[in-house]
Amino acid sequence: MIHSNKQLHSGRIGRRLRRLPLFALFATGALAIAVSACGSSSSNTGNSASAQSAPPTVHLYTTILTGGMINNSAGPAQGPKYVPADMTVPAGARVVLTIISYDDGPTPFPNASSPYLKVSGGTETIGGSPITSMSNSEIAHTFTIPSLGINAVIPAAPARGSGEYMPVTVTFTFTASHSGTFNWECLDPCGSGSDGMGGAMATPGYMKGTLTVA
Ligand SMILES: [Cu+2]
Repeated sequence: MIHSNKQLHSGRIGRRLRRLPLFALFATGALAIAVSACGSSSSNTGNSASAQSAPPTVHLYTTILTGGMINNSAGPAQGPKYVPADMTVPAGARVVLTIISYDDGPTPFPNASSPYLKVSGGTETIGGSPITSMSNSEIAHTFTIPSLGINAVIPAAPARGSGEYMPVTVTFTFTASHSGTFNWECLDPCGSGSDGMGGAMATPGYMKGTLTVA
């Protein structure tokens, strides 16, 4: 169970969410979306012939929970689990995806020079610091959309004691320039089985889901 949310994302929306019971937030799979006012008010498509209007910025939030933080009794797999796993953004938007991960266990790739240790298809910060690649000893998950060339890297959260949760905050910014529903997945072998590819890795809603651009 979660007894404290003091480490939750410290941004504006994080402060707002902090007033909510965190467990209720996870239980509902709530997804906070905010569209900034800097884009055109008349069009969200970003495909306007007008070169003056910047595309709208959309903020998406998802959280990686550990098996110990969720009730697995009714689910097909143990954690870790992205909550939510299915997200929707407007076509043409500049998307700022914030991933808050509580998973403190790294999972190296079998191939220590895996291409999925590199950030691609957008820009990333971890705790506010820009990053372009990660060491194989640090990585815990990826957020990868192969068909869009998108790869974000998520390190293990700081080590913690029993009952403590200290998340790491990853921000990945990209442009949703193609419409459609795209499958994302974690490619880091964080699941069960001898190869780490079972359980959560093989289960939609855990380490795979969809990004709909519409
Ligand atoms: Cu994973």
